[in-house]
Amino acid sequence: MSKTTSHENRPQRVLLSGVFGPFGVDDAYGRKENIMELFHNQVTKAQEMGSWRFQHRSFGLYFLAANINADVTVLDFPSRKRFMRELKKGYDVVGISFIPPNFIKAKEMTRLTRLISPESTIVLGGHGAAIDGVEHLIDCDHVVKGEGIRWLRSFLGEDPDAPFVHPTLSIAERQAAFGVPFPGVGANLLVPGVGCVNGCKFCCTSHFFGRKYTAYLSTGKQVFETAQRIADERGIDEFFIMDENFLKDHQRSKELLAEMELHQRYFTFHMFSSAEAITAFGVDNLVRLGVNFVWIGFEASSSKGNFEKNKGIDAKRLTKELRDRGIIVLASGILCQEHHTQENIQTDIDFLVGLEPDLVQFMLLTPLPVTALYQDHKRRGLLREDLPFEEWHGQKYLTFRHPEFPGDSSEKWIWAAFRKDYEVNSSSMYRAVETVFRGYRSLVALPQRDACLETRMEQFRRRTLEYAGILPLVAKYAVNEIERTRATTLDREIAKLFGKPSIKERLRRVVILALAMRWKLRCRLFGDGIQPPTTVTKFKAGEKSIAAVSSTIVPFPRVKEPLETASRKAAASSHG
Ligand code: B12
Ligand code: SF4
Repeated sequence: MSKTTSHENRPQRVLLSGVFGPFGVDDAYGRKENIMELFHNQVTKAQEMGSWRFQHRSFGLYFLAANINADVTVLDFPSRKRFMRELKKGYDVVGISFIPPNFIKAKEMTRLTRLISPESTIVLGGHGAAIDGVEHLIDCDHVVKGEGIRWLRSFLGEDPDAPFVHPTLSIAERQAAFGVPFPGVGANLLVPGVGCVNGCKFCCTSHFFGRKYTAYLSTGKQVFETAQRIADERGIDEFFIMDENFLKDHQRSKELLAEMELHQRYFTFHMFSSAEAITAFGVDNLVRLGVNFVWIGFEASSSKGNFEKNKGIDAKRLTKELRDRGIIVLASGILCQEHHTQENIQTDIDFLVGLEPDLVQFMLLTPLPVTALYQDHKRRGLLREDLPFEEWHGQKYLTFRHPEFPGDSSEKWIWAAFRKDYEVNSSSMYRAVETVFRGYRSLVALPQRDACLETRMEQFRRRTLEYAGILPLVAKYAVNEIERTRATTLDREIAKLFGKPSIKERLRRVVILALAMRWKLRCRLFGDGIQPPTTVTKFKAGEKSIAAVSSTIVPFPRVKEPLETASRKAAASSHG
């Protein structure tokens, strides 16, 4: 089934690349605030040594590569030089994935491609493709606005409806806090689909995919079978579901739970879901499903700054209920909204902190291209067209004119908010251990448990013991006396229930301490910056590539929008 092309009777050679590094430094192409780490960037950034550190691959590239029949090289986190070296190999197609803050990098990469490999067709994709008129701002041949697999397949003359292949990948690499690696090899990545139907006005992932959900895995059975395959290959039953609002499709989640119960294979999941979807699915079901972590957009306290998805939701009660049941909660909030003033913004910060979640994300309101908010701000002349795209990362300047927050005053609020959360609620590491322990106790207290809940209880027990080893470190590097006391007390309570740490565990704690001291020294001498290493992955046409061997094949879902529209969109936005 090797694909041959009109040119030279050989498979197409495709290079798919992320933008070049270094990342998170002030240079001609980027800013120091725009680091390549999710939590250290916008969740635990103020938590010093205890900040959660890890990196993600550019997943979209691997999904594209695994789903086309061509000789594909995926180049992740290259340097500019490394990208140039790759171009010299001569590719038919060079695909670049980027988001708006990396606009200038994408532009430079297309310039280099024209220079070094003028025969290559340049395709741009990812959220940067949504930038107004990007096809006129960057020299390229095609811009893919939205879902990419079907587009790329049809562009290469393949069947866009061919079965979907889910590659096997880890959700994150080099996971650590206090310089201590997290136990295990890292959860598996699962992407059941892209987009969300809710269409909150600021949300680019909803708008980019046309305010609809494109499911790659549309039934619970497909999700289960895909998960089973990946779990067997990687030897780990834990998953991060990279789906904007996984629980929104209750039916699929219920089917997934039923499949797990049928096969007695109890995976655990981390996921994003909106409060209404969680409430509708029910917290009991979340526990049974094995949800360990949930990221919820609570956004703001008042109806002025909130959205339909939070209507009628008691955020504080929901957060407590989830944590009581052992589910780690990340509460996300938006600062410098239009109704915010220097006087009232603290109310929303206090609201988020007062929820007492395990983790908090604070982001600045950012009208991202393609969103309803962007269109609205554009119409009202509020967009800051003077601000280069490198600054569009949501952690420093506002990208629209807000009379209450001129200059970099927004950044000061962000830092103050993160700091307050840390001082009031202690480190997220402490909170996460506490939540998992709470989950264990809630299941132990039940008068009876079926096989599913027995398994969940055992999972909580193991995780509590695994995580508890970090508590002495939390106490040592505590932000204040409150945290020191909390961590020591929790460690004692856990020991009371499960017995004093064994000799092996005590040895582990000594190693943990040594690792933390090494990390502290490293930070003092060289700073705490971490650059992701360049990764090259090859996918061979006609052969079962690593990803194809380790992937699940399900029929590709047909989307309502006819493919011609998607192609036409791309053609319309192409100037090549
Ligand atoms: C993982 C991730 C990261 C990783 C980056 C990993 C990496 N190697 O780049 C980390 C955590 C480091 C990160 C950081 C940031 N991120 Co981020 N990130 C995501 C996240 C959660 C998942 C992306 C993903 O894998 N999706 C699943 C895949 C399958 O979908 P996809 O990438 O969209 O790909 C599909 C299409 O877009 C298309 N496609 C993509 N690329 C290409 C290329 C070609 C050639 C073609 C044809 C098609 C195509 O085809 C794919 C299949 O349909 C998204 C949110 C989301 N749910 O998508 C945010 C998101 C992409 N990130 C975002 C932002 C803002 C950032 C930060 C600026 C955050 C910050 N505040 O500082 C930083 C920037 C870091 C940097 N220096 O570049 C925004 C981008 C919005 C925007 N328009 O600007 C998003 C959408 C989140 C959000 N809702 O705000 N991020
Ligand atoms: S519910 Fe979440 S993912 Fe869905 S549109 Fe709103 S913000 Fe976006």
